[in-house]
Amino acid sequence: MSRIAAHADLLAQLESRLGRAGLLTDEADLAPYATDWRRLFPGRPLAVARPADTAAVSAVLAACHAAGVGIVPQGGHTGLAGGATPDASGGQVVLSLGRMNAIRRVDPLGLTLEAEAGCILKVAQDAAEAQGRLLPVSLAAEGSAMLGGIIATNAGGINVLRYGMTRGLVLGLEVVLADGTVVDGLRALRKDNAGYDWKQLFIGSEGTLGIVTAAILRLVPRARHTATALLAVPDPAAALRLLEAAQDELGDTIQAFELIARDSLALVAEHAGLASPIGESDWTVLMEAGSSLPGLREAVETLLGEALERGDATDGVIAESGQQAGSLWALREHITEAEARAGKSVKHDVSVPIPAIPDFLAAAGKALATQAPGTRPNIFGHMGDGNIHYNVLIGPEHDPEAINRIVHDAVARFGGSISAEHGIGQYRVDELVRHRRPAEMALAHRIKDALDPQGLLNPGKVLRARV
Ligand code: 2HG
Ligand code: ZN
Repeated sequence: MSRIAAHADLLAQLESRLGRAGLLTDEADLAPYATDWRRLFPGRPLAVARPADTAAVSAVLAACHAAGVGIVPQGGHTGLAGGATPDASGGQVVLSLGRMNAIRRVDPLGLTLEAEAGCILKVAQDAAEAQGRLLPVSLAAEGSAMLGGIIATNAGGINVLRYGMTRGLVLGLEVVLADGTVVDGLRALRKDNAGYDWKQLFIGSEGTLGIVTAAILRLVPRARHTATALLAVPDPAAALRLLEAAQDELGDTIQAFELIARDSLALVAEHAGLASPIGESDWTVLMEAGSSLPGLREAVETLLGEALERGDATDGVIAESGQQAGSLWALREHITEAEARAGKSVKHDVSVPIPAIPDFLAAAGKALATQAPGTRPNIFGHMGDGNIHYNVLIGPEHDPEAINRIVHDAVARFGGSISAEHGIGQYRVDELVRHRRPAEMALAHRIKDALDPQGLLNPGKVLRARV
């Protein structure tokens, strides 16, 4: 059968299984699924399948498997690495999980939430909050990002310091394998050592090993008191001393510790019209602690007072209300959008050991200034996790791949990683090969071959596509 006839045959099968509402094939309907929100990774889907339940996902995968057609899973369209868009061949089916958005159960005593992959993160957070509990994954894109994508990318965000990455919050998982087999591991257990913990293979594998259809997530008690502070600090080393003091004084009540460079706040002021309430400085820290015990605010005040005395902070403010805390967070959360408005930028989502952050920042800054003059770094990130978004604004004269290599080579000198939380997608596929050891890459290919021997699941993401 010709490729065209085979595709027509597959589409007819999919339409009869999914119905008209479950399969999009018109050019205009496909457009929103064809590229990422920054329009950096455009592609062309053969069709978009929109299954309403796990059985339908299984049927789509089985049909594509039989036809040898690639599948590209897509959630809330908030990724930054091109992990959810098809290639330009017009031969891949996008699998949109958006219709599978039910929250099946919130258990406030067992501290769990069960939901389908297309459930928006904010909706799941709100459902947990309605029962007095917290779903601790939190990130700027939470109003659009879907749980399936959060799990498939092992998303990080602002609360990793206290609660860890998504990986540590997934108790149970349901996935569909490349051939359509449904594997139901939806167990609400804190402790489960019965055999391989196979769900970990799928978490963070970016849809290249199987499709996440539902999950049981771990919730935590909600802190009754929250203290959010914005501090001006002279340099990254002072910010690190502040982090150490916060860990000594506040223990594990500290849940977020973000570092923001002067230029990032300038972008937010220019493009989002938001101004910082404290005095200007080269670096700013946004930190948050939470506890149900009394005395948190006083402890944060003491910490701040001592930091000011030592000279590790030059100015600071503690939010007086939830609303004020929201405006402090707005400064941080608007950086990505402001950067997009400022022009072309090259993203880096790197991590280094926490004590190495100041030296890494100095080394990367020096390397860029000498090897790519005229570039403007936009540096911010999750300092408490060693994760810095060392983004670089560039002009037409700059080569994005060269900028990538300059920053990543600095990361490698400090034993870091080229992706801390955004994933590899299609954006970092070649850089992954450059930075991971050959034996690690060979192991990754053995896992891929075992679970997806035809290479049909999210082809060309994480690992190079087979030719
Ligand atoms: C954040 O920390 C996100 O706000 C996005 O991970 C980072 O825009 C970026 O590069
Ligand atoms: Zn981030």
